[in-house]
Amino acid sequence: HLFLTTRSAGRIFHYQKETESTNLEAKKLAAEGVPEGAVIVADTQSAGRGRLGRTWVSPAGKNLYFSLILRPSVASLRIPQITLLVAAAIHQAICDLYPCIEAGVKWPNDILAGGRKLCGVLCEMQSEPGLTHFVVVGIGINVNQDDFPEELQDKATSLKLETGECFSRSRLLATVLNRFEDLYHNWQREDDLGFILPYLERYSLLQGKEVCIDQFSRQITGKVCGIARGGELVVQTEEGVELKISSGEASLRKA
Ligand code: BT5
Repeated sequence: HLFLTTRSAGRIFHYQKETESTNLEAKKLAAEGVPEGAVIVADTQSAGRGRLGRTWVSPAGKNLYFSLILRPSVASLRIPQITLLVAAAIHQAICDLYPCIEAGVKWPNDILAGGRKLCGVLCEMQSEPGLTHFVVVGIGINVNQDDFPEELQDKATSLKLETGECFSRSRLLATVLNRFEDLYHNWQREDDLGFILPYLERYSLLQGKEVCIDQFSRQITGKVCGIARGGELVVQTEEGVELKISSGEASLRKA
């Protein structure tokens, strides 16, 4: 808490040595009425989750796994924008603390360094009528992990692998929360992500690249021209049509 300068984010703090998933825990607490800004941290997760039922590898003692409860007063259409807002905050925090790392944002929810994943964001919301509305933002950052299971060896990296040094997890957590609260306040005052777009486009790893996007049953290929104010990826297809893609998995196309 030494480094925290926020009014709300992280001021309520639940720490667990082990949990299934901090997102699951946060959703329970949010449904019980725990206020905006509460943070749930675990040293390890027995069932850490990615998107679409994927697993987040979460060994003990090394990395950051946490979830933040939000109750944004914006239209629910804008909620998916939070993922990019969080990605920008994490990117800023990494640049503040470790300027030697060249990190980039891979739309919509990853931070990469040297082509490998350093961090993932999983945003979940409850918006059913009659129930209290909330958003849970789950963040996993690889901090001091220096070896990964075989299937992740050429896909994942950590701050330690990138710099050769060990880092304070609590300082990184506080810096992410400080940066996020700032962006979140701005975002609630604005209509969209316009105020942070220049930043996102500058550090977007997909900018100007030929990509292939898997969207459930369809595949879209084209060149990325930018990120829209609503957070969608803007792609120009070979036929010259501009598409705004709001979800999916983007991969670079080999030349
Ligand atoms: C994500 O999913 O990137 C979102 C990850 C969110 C994790 C946090 S930890 C705290 C909170 N509580 C949770 O239960 N979850 C959140 P996705 O884009 O689907 O990426 C998942 C894929 O990343 C996996 O299929 C693996 O290929 C890869 N992966 C798994 N663990 C990883 C790790 N530790 N580092 C890098 N890549 C990993």
